[in-house]
Amino acid sequence: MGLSLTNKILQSHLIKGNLMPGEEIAVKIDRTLTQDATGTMAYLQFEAIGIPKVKTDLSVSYIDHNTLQTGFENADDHKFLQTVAAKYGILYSKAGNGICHQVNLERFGVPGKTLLGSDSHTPTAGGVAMIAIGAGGLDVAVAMGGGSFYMPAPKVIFVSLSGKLPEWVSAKDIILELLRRLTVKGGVGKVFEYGGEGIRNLTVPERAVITNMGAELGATTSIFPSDERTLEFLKAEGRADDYAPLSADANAAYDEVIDINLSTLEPMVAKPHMPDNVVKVKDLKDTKVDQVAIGSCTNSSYADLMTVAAVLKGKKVHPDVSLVISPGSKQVYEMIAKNGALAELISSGARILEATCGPCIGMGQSPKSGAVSLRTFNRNFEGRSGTKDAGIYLVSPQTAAASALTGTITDPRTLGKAPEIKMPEKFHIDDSMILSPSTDPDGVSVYRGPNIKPLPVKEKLPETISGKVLLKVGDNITTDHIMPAGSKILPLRSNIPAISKYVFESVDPAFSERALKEKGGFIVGGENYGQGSSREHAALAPMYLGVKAVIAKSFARIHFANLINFGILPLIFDNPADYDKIAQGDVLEASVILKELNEKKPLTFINKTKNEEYKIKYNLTDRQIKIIKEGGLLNETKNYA
Ligand code: MIC
Ligand code: SF4
Repeated sequence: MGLSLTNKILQSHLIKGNLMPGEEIAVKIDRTLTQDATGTMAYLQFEAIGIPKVKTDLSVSYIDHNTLQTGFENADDHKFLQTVAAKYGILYSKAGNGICHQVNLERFGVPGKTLLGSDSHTPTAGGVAMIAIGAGGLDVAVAMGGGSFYMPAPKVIFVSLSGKLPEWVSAKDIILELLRRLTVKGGVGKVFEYGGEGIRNLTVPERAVITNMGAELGATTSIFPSDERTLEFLKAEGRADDYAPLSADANAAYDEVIDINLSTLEPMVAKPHMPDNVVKVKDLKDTKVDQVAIGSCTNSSYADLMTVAAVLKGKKVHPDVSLVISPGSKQVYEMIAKNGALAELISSGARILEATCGPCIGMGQSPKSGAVSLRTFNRNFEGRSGTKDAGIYLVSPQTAAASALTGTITDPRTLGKAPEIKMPEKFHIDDSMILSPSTDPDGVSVYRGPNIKPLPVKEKLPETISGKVLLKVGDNITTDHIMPAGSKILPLRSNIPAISKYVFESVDPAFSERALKEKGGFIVGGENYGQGSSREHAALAPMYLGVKAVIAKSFARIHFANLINFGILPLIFDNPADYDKIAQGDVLEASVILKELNEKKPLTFINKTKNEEYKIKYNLTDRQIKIIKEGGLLNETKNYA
């Protein structure tokens, strides 16, 4: 049997292990990306590791999340990041140059390379046949220092696309259909590899919509082959030399096959508050809409915005709708400005924002109370927009534009003939907002504003751990629940004592105080605990509050790794019925934890409140157990630096 494209690339980067699904492998990382909200911590960690220059082929630091600058914090952090980049050999993409994943695709996507990014939507680059994986900042810091990236070898799922998308139906509808079928935990431990004759008609930016939102399936990553469409895109970006054809062997073996006939798809929408809560747009027709937001790393490409402009041309946004648009990059922005499309958008009544994440991460444009907000984004978790009781609906740019005109959720197919948007033969190329590192790194001193606080450290794991169950939560808890984002909290990303006050704020505002008062304790969770973003703050801040272990039914990939990196035990109920027996406030104790870990035995937890005993499993490799025993990866890495 031949190899899938995924396994070909992984094989050529394999440092340790075998490509047997579930077995831990170590992979060489060619390139890294960071963004400002996770980057400050990643670079503080990189500095702590103590290496003078990054060892990757290319590392880029983007400013795209924390750009509201309502106080000094974000601007200070940007300066920190700029000076760190100059000193340690990293490219620096200034605020305004665009969203990391869009700019990365345009300027740095190269087929066959590996990319590790401190952002969960790093797999966007799978649209140009990269193995691009999201991870916590500390894993990215280690990769910048030349260390391998450890992960379980994935199952590879072949998604066979046949047929052709009908008019008004878009790449977004393909991934929404997959989310409908597989749910937000359907991709855990898997890579989705796309193929079939249906991919021939999908451009690179369309493919990138699909790989981007593979993150919402919980997938390790998603990938398309490198073919004529890839060459066409790279040529238009002036990078034809980066092209290499890449595909799976004809007789490649896959762990599963999923068929989607594109010709049968319709416009889809994910209803509040989960990206897998997907129905047909026509089923929600006539629902009144308050806000429409177009942009984010999912749907902010040139073709997306040209489509929106074509739909809105000569028309006006409905009086009850606030339409906001954020282009994905300076490249896209400048092109639509030069060709007049931006004028059409402005004339229709759209409010135009910077080329940043913006409303996607609650950085402004929070909708009104109880609003219906249609967004072309990838996540609709409760409260993420900044308005707790708003309902966020995830749609394609076509559906968003149609609904902005009518004021109700509208199937774009009701608008008549769809506009035909052509990919430009040449994109506008101007990399002047990407700054090169200094030629005199010793002469650069790193700027540290007062918002940058030292990294908290954790002590080694003791023989006995005990404490109260500080919180018990249900299934699919997101990192937005654990460590919320938004314009108020995001500026505190480099100040762990300050940000830790907001842990679980939307679930239980008293959590942080209680955790500190009790000197830490445990969290009990359901299935897919920690899904969503890569933010390691969802582990780092609970660590600061003294959380010793999270006992859940199952975990999402990135959060699982982040918990280990910060010395918090991610434990799994051996008997899921034990989940029901434990209540918030119960006192738990594991008295011989080191001994049991050393002997690879299940852990014995005594519930002192209920006088019960539970056997608790863990799915940890020797390497991971060592990290936990040391109190986290940074302690462990420093031992060897
Ligand atoms: C997100 O979409 O939630 C973010 C903000 O981009 C995060 C990273 C972060 O929390 O800084 C992600 O997806 O990893
Ligand atoms: Fe930015 Fe939103 Fe994409 Fe996260 S999902 S990188 S916040 S645009």
